[in-house]
Order: sequence, then structure tokens, then C-alpha cells
Amino acid sequence: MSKYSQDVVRMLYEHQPEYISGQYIADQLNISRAAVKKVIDQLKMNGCHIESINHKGHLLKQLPDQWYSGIVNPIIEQRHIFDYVDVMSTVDSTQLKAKQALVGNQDSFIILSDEQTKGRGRFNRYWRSTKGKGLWMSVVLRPDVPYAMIPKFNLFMALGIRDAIQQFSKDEVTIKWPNDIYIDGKKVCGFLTEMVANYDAIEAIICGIGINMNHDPSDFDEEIQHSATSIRIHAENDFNRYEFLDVLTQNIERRYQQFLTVPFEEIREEYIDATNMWNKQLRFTENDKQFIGEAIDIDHDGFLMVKDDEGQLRRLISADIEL
Ligand code: BT5
Repeated sequence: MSKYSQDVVRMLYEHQPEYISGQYIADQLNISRAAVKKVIDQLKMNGCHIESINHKGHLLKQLPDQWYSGIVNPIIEQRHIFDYVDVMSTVDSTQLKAKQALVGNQDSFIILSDEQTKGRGRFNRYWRSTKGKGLWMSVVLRPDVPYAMIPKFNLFMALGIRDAIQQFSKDEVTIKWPNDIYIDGKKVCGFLTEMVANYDAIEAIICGIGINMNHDPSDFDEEIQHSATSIRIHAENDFNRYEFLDVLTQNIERRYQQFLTVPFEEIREEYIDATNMWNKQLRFTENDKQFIGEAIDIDHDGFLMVKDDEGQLRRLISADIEL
């Protein structure tokens, strides 16, 4: 693609729903009108839905089902906690890319991709990351905190992600402790937090976030059709992926700052209210062992308190839970 394509997409996006003339774009970028036309033709060929009318100009009719760095960059530049964002069209896993990119520097950044060919969940389980349908990203941060704080990071992120999705969903969005976000009994997001550490401190936190955004029910393959949902399925209005990225990263920034400055206790009630696991029998898997029990509380450190079916109280830091 032309080196001006990102600038042109950004201008079209910022001017929606107005048309902008080829001359205006040419003047802003200091290129010829013929060059602008070439860029716009290229964008159209790449699936960007642009309407061009003589004497009126060009209008971005529909948002492309892909991430354009020309629109993504200005959004992330507003977030103080990130140095940059790397926008990719395809990648094995944003998590793997992030781990490679964090070596030998102190940058905090985001890797965002339209598609992942080897998206991974916890315990190396697959994460289906269909092209153009979701938000597949990894966030690298550099908090100066002890290892023991990592589970707490997850709790703050869960609230940030939940709040962001809720702004776009007409149905209630809930947290399934510790790693999932649900709408209407189905998983809309899975995330995980990993870290790179040296002998005495954390070098980086890498938070991988997978959010189903634009899927119709038929876009999910058989294995997850009964258990997965997307924001679009529950959205009131047309869903704008860039607005969502803006809101999501604002929430991540806010919760990250909270994570650094307040104890979990301060958000504990809010977290409990946002969680969907109370008052029912659940199946837990912890270190390959299964048991049935009822979640009864989240304690001051963010551990899940469970009463198992033998009446014994268990304190979990992580587990697989079937609702
Ligand atoms: C998670 O794992 O839920 C964490 C997923 C993290 C994915 C992000 S995407 C960006 C970054 N790059 C990566 O490679 N990973 C991160 P877990 O709790 O283990 O759940 C995995 C299970 O969710 C699978 O075994 C499937 O049953 C189900 N699943 C897979 N893809 C799904 C999807 N798109 N939507 C809903 N459920 C899915």
C-alpha cells in the first residue's frame, strides 16, 4: 500500500459523515490530486468502503473490518501509559510477538493484529482469532512491583475490560473469575497475564486480551458455537471498532493506575458485584483435580473462596470453572 494510505484513511475517518475533496487531501499531504486518487483506489481494492462523488469528494461509508494504524495511532497516543502501538494484519500470536519485542528495552506498548494463526489461551489451549472479527491484542507494561502483585493486576484488568464492553452492550456484562468476560452466559472475552522477571523484579507484564467484536453466531466454529458470543450480537447500535479500542484503552489506563496506587480491598465490592458466579453449584478444576462447590466470596487478596460439596472451605488463586 502507498505510504500515504494511513494518512488518507485517518482523514476520511475524522471527517465522517462529511465528504472531503481530493484537493483538500492533496493540500494536507502535499501531494498531487492524481496521487490521492491512486491511494483511494488502492484502499477501495483493499476492502475499504469509500464513496466518491464528482464535485463532492470522498466519504468513508463503512468502517473497514481491519485495523488501520492511521486511525489506531492517534487513539493510542492519547494514552500516557503506552509508548507506541504496533498494528499487524496477521501474526502467529500477539503474545509471542510482544514477548520478542520487549527484550532489550523499557518500552510499554501494544501489539494489535487483525488475525492470529496461533492464538493461545491458558495452558496452551487454542484461542480462535478469526480475521477481522475481533480485537486480538497484547499489552506490555512495566510496573515496578513485586511478583506477588500479578494476580491483583488481573483483577483490575477484568474490571476495566468489563466496563469497556458494557458501554457497547445492551445486555449485562459480567466477570467470570479470574480470566473471562461473559454476556448472557457466553464468553465474549478471554484474557491472561504473563510476566517476564529477573531475579529480583518484574521486567514486564504481558496481558493478552481476546475480544469477540464483530462475529455473527455463525462465524464461530462448531467447537465454541454454543459457548461464545460477540459484542455485536448484543450491541444496541452499529458497532465502531475504533471507538471501542478508544474506550477499552481508556479503561485499561484507568485501572492500571488504580492497580499501582490502591489495594484490591478498595475495588473488592465492585468486583464482587460484577462477578457472575454466586449462588450456584460449579465444577472446579484445580491442578488437574476436579470438585463441585459454591463460590462464596472473594477475599481481601483477590482469592476466590469456595465451599466444596463436602463442606470444606477452599481458597483458590486460579482455577478452571464451569458455570
Ligand atoms: C483465555 O484462555 O480465555 C485467554 C485467551 C487470551 C487470548 C488472547 S488474544 C491476544 C493474545 N494472544 C494470544 O495468543 N492470546 C491472547 P482460556 O481460559 O484457556 O480459554 C480458552 C478456551 O476458550 C478454549 O479452550 C475454547 O474452549 C474457548 N475459546 C477459544 N476461542 C474462543 C473465542 N474466540 N471466543 C470464546 N471462546 C473461545
